[in-house]
Amino acid sequence: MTKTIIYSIFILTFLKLSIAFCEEKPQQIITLITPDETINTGEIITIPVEYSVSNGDNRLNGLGIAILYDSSVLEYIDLKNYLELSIVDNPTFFVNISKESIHYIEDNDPNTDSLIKIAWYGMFSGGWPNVQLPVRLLDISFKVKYQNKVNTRINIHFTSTSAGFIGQSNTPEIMLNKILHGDCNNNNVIDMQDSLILLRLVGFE
Ligand SMILES: [Ca+2]
Repeated sequence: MTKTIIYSIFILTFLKLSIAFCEEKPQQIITLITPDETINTGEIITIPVEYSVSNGDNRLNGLGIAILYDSSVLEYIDLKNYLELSIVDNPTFFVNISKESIHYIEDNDPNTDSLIKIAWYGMFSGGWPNVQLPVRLLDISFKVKYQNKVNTRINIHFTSTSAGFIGQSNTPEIMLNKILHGDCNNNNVIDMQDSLILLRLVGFE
């Protein structure tokens, strides 16, 4: 009898621990709001970056993110409209555009080759960001380069999250107007192949 009770307690404890282990951690959520329409070469796109927390807790330690993008398609322009930094004590904010450090951040996307790192710390202020959620963290702008792709993705990597939380983000696709060979409407660019065909047509070899 005693043996059965001990065995039952052991099983129940094991099940409880298993359930606790499988429970999902709350998430710090980043949402990139990308345009629905197709973007032309030379156009500047501004992407708002929004922040939320799955359990609504707006008093965490902070957050660190890296925004990864394909530099053959997008040229970084600037960051604007940061979440007001005065709401946290001793805030640290930094931006780093680096092709070297990309090797230390693997987002399983062979197209992304550049990144911008940003972090907010609010450990001594009673919590970050201490405003109603969701909240806009910043707007990031890119210029679409002359290129031959029909879409591109921007990925978010979490360099740090608050204790007990995991990072979650969307990976939106930006649709691009593909440039056709010989399209002269974009900075008068004609590629070499088209130039040679043109020379042959007018009698040069
Ligand atoms: Ca990558």
